[in-house]
Amino acid sequence: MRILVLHGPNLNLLGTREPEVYGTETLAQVDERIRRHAASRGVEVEIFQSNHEGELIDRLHAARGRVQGVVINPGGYTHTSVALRDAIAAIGLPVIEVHLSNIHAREPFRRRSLTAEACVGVISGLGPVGYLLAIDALMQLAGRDPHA
Ligand code: CA2
Repeated sequence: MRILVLHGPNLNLLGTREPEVYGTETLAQVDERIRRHAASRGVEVEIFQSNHEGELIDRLHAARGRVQGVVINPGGYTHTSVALRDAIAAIGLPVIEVHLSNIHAREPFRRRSLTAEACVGVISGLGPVGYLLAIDALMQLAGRDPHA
């Protein structure tokens, strides 16, 4: 099984500011955890970060026929991007939205996710563990036991 992990805008700055909200790990450290977890599950993983909406959309389109599921943290685009939401809806793959912080416990504008409506589920507020849980959930949705 192959899974695409997409990180949206500003997540490349992880670990440099706002540790009380986003934790102290850098994106490279989070990615290392994702790779180790995926390897332990026998899952192949592709990871991509971009600050550009169109690049994230291009990656979603290119995922068709190549991966069996997508984990996405759309960053600030979560709350604004109809285009990203349409791309998620268009690709016909299970997509799980992950947020490091609990978007429901923050400013009111973060409580609304346009992208979540096109996703099979959302994990929010569990820090980097959310990405690992999302990988396990995609396995289960594909009929595979993550603990086998
Ligand atoms: O909690 C999340 O994962 C978010 O997707 C992160 C986004 C935010 O706009 C969403 O509302 C929730 C922001 C990512 C920015 O990350 C930074 C990390 C460190 C320093 C600066 C930005």
